[in-house]
Amino acid sequence: MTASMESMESPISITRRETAGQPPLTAELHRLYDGMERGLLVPLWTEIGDLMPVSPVSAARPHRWSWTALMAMARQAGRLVPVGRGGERRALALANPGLGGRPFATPTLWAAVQYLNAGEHAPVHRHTQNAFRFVVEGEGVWTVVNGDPVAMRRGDFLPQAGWNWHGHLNLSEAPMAWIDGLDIPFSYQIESTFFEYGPDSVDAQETPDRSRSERLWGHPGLQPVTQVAPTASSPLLAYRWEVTDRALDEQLRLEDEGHPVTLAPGHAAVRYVDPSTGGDVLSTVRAEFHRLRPDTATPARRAVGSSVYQVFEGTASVTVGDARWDVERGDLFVVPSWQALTVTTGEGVDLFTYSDAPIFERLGRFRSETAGGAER
Ligand code: GTQ
Ligand code: FE2
Repeated sequence: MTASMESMESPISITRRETAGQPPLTAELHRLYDGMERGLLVPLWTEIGDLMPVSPVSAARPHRWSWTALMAMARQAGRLVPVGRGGERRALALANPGLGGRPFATPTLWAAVQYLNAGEHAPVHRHTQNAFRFVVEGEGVWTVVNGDPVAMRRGDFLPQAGWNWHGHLNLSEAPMAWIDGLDIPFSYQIESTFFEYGPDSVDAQETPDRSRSERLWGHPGLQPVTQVAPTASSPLLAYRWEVTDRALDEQLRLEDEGHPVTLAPGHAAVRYVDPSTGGDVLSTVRAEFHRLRPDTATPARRAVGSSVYQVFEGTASVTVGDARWDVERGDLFVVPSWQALTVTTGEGVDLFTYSDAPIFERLGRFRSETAGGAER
């Protein structure tokens, strides 16, 4: 083992530069570094700037994906690629250009467009990764979670915590697409994933308007007394658009009536929470919906951890770090760790967003900063 290791090409390449804090590169020092590379050792002094920067430096880059372009490819995939066992899902993952070609939107978060033709089944499986669906357009698919069929329609947010059985079934006459958010990259990095196959087809004998989970949990401020123990992730499987829309609308109307209830002037926001705890819907994912009035600009805000945004309605001009885009309905963009985000509206915008904030909060590592203002 030792002998073969010594003759092997070392995977280590020590950065050899005579910059600040570095000794002169003498022949002797080169020999020491060569020895370290063969012995699988790396000196801290050549790496400290990269390992311990003064504030987070993300490998991920700000990036925007156009919904029109995504949907054109999803439709083509719908024609060319069957959905079934093995591949499991017809999902096109957003791959951040800074993350080495991996299907990772950010270092922790997955974002994908999933597409299901009329009559198709996405087979039942379960995995330890947390997931959710968000619907920007269409209806007709039921996602069946542990045997509970949940209808999916525009504006609905559908969390689905890890290790629950799930499959999707399109019972309409037309294809339907939606976005999936999961903690796949995080789970991959921490090498903690388990996966199991269930039945090849999805059983949806009933296709109710409201799932059993909504009938049990979907009553504001009311918890079933048989289930008052806090759950690990939200037991409510659908957060319906009508409710989200009303909550945002009421915040802005209260503001109009002189009550300072919004996040900032002209900026209403709600967080999807677990009705059993009031905490985040998923242990690794925070999800929110923001509504900005016309001609509103948010102050620059940066936070530890990354997030993904999808425009639900309207248009906006967005800056993330050094990037700037005009975004419209369905467009997705990512905000890397500690890069500042601003959103400026003309006609106003509705934004769905999710982040990995619960991970950092739980570990005591969360920080955020808002230009000229209080921490949020
Ligand atoms: O719908 O079950 O985009 O398991 C990635 C992994 C969707 C799903 C994805 C999944 C699913
Ligand atoms: Fe899944």
